[in-house]
Amino acid sequence: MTRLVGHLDLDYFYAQVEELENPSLRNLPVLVCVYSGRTGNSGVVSTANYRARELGVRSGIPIAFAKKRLAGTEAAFIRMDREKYAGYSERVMEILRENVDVMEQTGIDEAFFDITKRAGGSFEAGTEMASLIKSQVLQRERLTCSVGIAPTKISAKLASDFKKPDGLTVVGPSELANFMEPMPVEKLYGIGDKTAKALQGAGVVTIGDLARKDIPQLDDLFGQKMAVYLHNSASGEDDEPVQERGKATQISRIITLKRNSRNQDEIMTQLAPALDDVHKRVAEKGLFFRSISVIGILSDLSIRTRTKTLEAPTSDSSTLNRATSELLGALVGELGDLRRVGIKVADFEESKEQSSLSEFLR
Ligand code: DGT
Ligand code: CA
Ligand code: CA
Repeated sequence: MTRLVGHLDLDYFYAQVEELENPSLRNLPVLVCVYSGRTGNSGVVSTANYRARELGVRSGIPIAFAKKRLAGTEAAFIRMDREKYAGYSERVMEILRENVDVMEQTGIDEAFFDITKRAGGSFEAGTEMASLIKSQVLQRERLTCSVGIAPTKISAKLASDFKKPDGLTVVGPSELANFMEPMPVEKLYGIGDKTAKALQGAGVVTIGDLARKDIPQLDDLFGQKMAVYLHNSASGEDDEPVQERGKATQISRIITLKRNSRNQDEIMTQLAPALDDVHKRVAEKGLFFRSISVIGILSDLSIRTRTKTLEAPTSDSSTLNRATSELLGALVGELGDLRRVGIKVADFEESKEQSSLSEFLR
């Protein structure tokens, strides 16, 4: 059966939240900014409302540059408040969850969803369901979003982006090829600047151009795996299911020591990049861990683990380093020379504000 896959993306999300909380901003260019704090103007624009975009301001440009662009125009520069947006995000995702078979959140303001079952495979019924989702988001959270409904994830994402803001674009199976063909190839999910440049070099400008290249031609340029992906996605072949993303239950890293060792300092030095990586991943996901384990692997490949449970959850790197060093000391004291060493943090508690943000930062 043809699937009905949807993609929802909130319009100019952070700026829209600021507008709805302060309606006097509505007629102004609104810029949500991440101030880095070095000087008053240092930092970047996180997002801008459509009025500001018409004046040439967009995500990622320096604040100072935006100020220059808008010199002489009244505009609102607002400090980004992620926790606030994460609250709206969570409530919107909840509305979506109530109305679909499965959903897969892929960012703070966007998610894929599948409504094949609910719509009984009918794009007409699917269109009504999508309108209902949009109107519920508007009524309950006062936010507009753009939604695409199509037979695959790749095409659903193209569809949600097709008409913005407040769009609803439905692409049925018979319209799929005509819909995709004229689009610029860089709109295809997973095509970065580099790939897009290389494709343009090969005369590929639109998704249709790409669909007309065969795999051996693309293989020469990108290698086989990418060639197959490019060919299939441009041809509308994409059977990636919409899948609820599981929450991480542990984060770990294992390293192989340069030589077998029982010297705690020597091992800690080699572990430092792995510890740093674990800490970074914890911080990115907005997690707090309660347990820290050190895993020792001996030259006969037998494995021993020592775990420490903390009194309170933390995301603190010095706590992680201290506990790792302690556990490692105990482990080498007991076992002797180690060949590989792992660290693991688990028993996560998520901070309330950050559960959606974690998705965004993944
Ligand atoms: P849209 O979807 O085109 O109407 O506009 P946005 O602002 O919703 O853009 P989107 O969906 O790409 O990003 C969602 C939010 O993520 C956006 O409101 C702010 C944040 N964001 C996007 N790009 C950047 C960026 O380059 N830097 C920073 N700091 N934040 C960003
Ligand atoms: Ca958006
Ligand atoms: Ca988005």
